[in-house]
Amino acid sequence: MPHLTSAQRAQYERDGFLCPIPVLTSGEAAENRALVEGLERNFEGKLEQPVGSYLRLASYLASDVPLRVARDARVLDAVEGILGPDIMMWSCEYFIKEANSEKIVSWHQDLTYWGMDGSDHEVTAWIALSDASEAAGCMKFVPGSHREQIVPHNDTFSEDNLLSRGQEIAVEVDEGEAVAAALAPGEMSLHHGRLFHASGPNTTGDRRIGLVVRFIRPDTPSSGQGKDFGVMMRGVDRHGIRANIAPLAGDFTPAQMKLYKEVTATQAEVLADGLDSADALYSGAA
Ligand SMILES: O=C(O)CCC(=O)C(=O)O
Repeated sequence: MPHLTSAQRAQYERDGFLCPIPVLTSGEAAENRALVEGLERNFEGKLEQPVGSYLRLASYLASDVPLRVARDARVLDAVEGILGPDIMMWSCEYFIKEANSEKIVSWHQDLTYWGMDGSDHEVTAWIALSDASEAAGCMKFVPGSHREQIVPHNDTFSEDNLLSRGQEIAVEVDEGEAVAAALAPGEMSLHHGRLFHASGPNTTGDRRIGLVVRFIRPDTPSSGQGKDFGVMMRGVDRHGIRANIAPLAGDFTPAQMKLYKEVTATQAEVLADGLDSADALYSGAA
């Protein structure tokens, strides 16, 4: 699929999400899953932190495995249909729910803590590397809720929550209005950062593995005052709002770990806005 059709673009504007969009073959999804699971097997216990925490946060700085998917032309073509030709990647992380796991994601709006000052020029691509059925705890969306402003959120820091602060929308969300975004391996959803979304537990016998790539336009404002980062994926950055970084090749090399630490420590200051310490982030991360 070269770019989105005008009907797809209109649907995204109306609903705040679009899915399923086929981007990888099931074989390619299985290949990338095998690479991710190889990282888990080969590096567990050999790094400063558990492998899962590197995969959950800025995985693209720790390994080039996620970039093989995030940079795929089929992914970027669809994203270009939303953002236009200049595309920067702001983050790239795996959301993994183990088989038969109680882990959930509470109702939230992504843009609440990203320090992007209300900008609309972002989109999240969620790419399934395993079956993301309703039973496996796929995402669910409230269509049209992206037209709301950011509503108040509470930080729960719940153990079972995969989100950085266990953040949860503090107003009533009508579950009856929610639509399940089930994805087969290799399919992708796109969602807007103000869309109300959540996901339930994984009741299946297989892991639910999603690669989540956050794309922005380079003109997206940052409250990080020169302390934010991005990776240009297509087009040109004419704004210089974020430092452009070039991810390094390899898996968990010393050079990668140095860059990883620098970038995540700086970004944590923005993501931890309002908290006493950035150490509290990702307490519930898988
Ligand atoms: O993977 C999930 O269940 C939720 C992911 C999510 O909230 C997001 O991609 O913004």
